[in-house]
Amino acid sequence: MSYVDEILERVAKENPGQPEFLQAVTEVLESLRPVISRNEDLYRRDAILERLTTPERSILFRVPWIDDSGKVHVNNGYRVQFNSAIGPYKGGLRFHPSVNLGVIKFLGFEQVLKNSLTGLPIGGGKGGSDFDPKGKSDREVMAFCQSFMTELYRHIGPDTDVPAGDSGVGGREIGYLYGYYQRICNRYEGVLTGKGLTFGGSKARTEATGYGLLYLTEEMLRCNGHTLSGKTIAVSGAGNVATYAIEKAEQLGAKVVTCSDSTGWIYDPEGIDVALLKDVKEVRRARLTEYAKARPSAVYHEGRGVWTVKCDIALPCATQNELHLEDAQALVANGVIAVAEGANMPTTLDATKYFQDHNVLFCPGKASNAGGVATSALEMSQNSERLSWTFEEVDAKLKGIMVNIFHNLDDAAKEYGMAGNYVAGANIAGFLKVVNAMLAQGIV
Ligand code: NDP
Ligand code: 2IT
Repeated sequence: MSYVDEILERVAKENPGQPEFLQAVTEVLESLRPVISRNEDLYRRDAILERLTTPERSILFRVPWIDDSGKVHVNNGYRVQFNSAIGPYKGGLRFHPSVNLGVIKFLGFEQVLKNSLTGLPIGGGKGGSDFDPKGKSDREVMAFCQSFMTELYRHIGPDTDVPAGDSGVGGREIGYLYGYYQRICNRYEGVLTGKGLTFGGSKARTEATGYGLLYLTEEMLRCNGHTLSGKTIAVSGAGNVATYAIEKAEQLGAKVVTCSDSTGWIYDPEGIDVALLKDVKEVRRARLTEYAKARPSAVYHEGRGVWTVKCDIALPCATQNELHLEDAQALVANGVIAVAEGANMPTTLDATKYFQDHNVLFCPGKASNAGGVATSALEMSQNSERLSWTFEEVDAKLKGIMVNIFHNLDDAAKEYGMAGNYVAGANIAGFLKVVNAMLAQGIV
């Protein structure tokens, strides 16, 4: 049996009930076959794939907190420190009822390769909780964050593990988490990223994932003889990534006609009004029905449906496995030319294959959404030197990083005879750096 097949069997057996983790590992290892077969003996000797697919450390903890009526709740907390071969663990915290160990492990595994692709010295980790911030008061969210940090603080540090935001964890939550860390540790240091601008945050971090997605998409289009300007784009999601993807797409001359949340979606043929979207989602924390009420050109639909709209480019920015085979078929039938993932693993394996088989340019999230974590690493640099850079400086670095990532994956795919397969290119380029560091550091 090949080394890859052996590991896929082992991962399936050792991680029952973790379908997302198995899906992420399968996607990566399948596309790494040519690289692994070139070095099979060496990688087997050092158990590289067993180590790559096993987190260095998984921390599971209880998070008790009290709601506004005095009732006690208990949630599950997680931090999976996946791989520190190339730097301290780095990756977000997700607060969402769907969070479980398998979800955090899939995100942590993807993060290892993503962080490698940024070219910056950061290892991979991920954490979070099944706590649902929706409908909670600020005081309840603060109580939860403080309880979460009461355990998390002993596992993190600016040179050990640096968490940040992800779904359900934005500026408000990072503020509460940071304030409590500072209080109980008595240290003012860069232990979290995505902080507010008055206490060590980096300019452009809020915008970075969405902006970075568009910088990479623009470069991918340019290198394949297309332009972004003038294109019609379908975006899913209406959170941090989606909002700033829409903003940058419109700045670059494209028209974004959709966005969505977990209950429904908006079709706005005049182009999404970003200022209104921010007001509805960031200020009022309301549903998208409020957007439709305030915008005569917009239509609100219940349920799923973003991918039925005719568009040139699709940017899934909501959550994992939100774009299925039938969605890919509808997009291809409507003439889509490019798909770039803003979310982590939003496209199912069969939908990804369908795009690739139909010559749609397809960029996987670990490359196209790496701008967020890359800018987090820039925040760490600024915290270390106790300086803060201008928006323009950070944005220019972000753009350079995204363009560079695209060329790295393009080159890696070509080198292994898979030109245009950016999934393989991203996995190969991300993997090689991590593996070379692991080989050099011995059996740890
Ligand atoms: P947010 O919590 O800010 O927003 C998530 C958005 O997606 C919300 O509009 C949410 O709707 C919607 N959504 C969630 N689940 C579903 C669903 N099942 N169907 C339809 N819509 C859904 O998260 P982010 O924007 O930060 O993250 C989005 C994705 O991007 C995640 O996969 C995350 O891992 C990834 N990512 C985030 C980065 C960051 O810097 N924030 C960096 C790189 C990747 P509702 O409000 O109704 O729940
Ligand atoms: O998925 C991701 O890359 C993030 N949520 C951002 C992580 C970070 O450390 O900024």
